Amino acid sequence: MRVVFDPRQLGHAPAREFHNGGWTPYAEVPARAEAMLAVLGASEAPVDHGEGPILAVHDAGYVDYLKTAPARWAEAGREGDVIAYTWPVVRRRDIDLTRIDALAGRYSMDAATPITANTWDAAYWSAQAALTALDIVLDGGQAFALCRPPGHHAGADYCGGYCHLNTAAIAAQAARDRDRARVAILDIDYHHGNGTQDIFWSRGDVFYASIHADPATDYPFYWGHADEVGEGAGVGTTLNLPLPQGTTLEAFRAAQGHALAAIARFAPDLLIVSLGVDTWEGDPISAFRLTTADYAVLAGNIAAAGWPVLTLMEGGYALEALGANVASFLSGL
Ligand code: Q9C
Ligand code: ZN
Repeated sequence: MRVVFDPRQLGHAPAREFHNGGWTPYAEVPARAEAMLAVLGASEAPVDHGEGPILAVHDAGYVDYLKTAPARWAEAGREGDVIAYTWPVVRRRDIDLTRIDALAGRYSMDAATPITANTWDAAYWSAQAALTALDIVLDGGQAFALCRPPGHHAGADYCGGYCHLNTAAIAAQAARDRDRARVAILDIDYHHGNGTQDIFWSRGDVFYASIHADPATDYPFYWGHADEVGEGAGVGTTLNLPLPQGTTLEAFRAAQGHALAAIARFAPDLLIVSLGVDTWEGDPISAFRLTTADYAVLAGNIAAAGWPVLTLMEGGYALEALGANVASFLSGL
């Protein structure tokens, strides 16, 4: 299993996030990547695929915002990381926005996803890690993209949930552009991948299946309900399997079996796994109860289907178990 990672991904290190009415230390820390690398061993640097594959998924105005927001913030006399406090929820329309706070609200979905001077660089190389791991898998190899910052909450034109560029979507679109006609994404992060769902909502060529905590109780609250199935050409290629807090392997594995059966009917040329290990029993911000050994079981069930599998990293915040949990999953493939 080749591991793809770039040290520039460590540069994104916001100080804090807004959570439950107050500031808390940022959970998506660079030490997460170091903890995984310490257990996984050698990694290789990504190949630079440029901005093309990123712009094939993300809005050019949003990409420009990610690059320029820290400088605009400083110009406005602000200190610290860029964060929004006003969002255009009602009758949003395309108007020229100049004030940084207006742009920050326009291009984000929450106050948990600050932008620092190194964020663009880190997110860029996180996406390049995904694209390089994709190359390896399409060439018949096995690869894990150690993506960090993660991606699945980011939509075409917004950041959120610690995510800036949607690495799974970028890899899926790149695979489509390399003539893989049908691509499936299985998202097993604790949280619903609202960004990935949103990006492929109306498309029948990319199947999105997600197993996650019920949005009635958990972030991102507004998306991930079982009745969200896609729209237009995408009806039936979105599958949401919400589970209650306290879920253990038995129910998770049953849900994954259901997702894999649906993906099998779709008959993908490639499966992308959005792997979050915030489903682990000791995760500090989540409430499922998977064990380290369970990840190998889940991966074994995925591998049994026989599709080429690209695994890329999403969430997981228990530094002491992150490496072991990811290693367990990869061992099962
Ligand atoms: N202080 C991913 O796992 N807010 N994102 C939760 C924690 C946001 C999780 C509050 C959670 C986002 C990739
Ligand atoms: Zn998560």
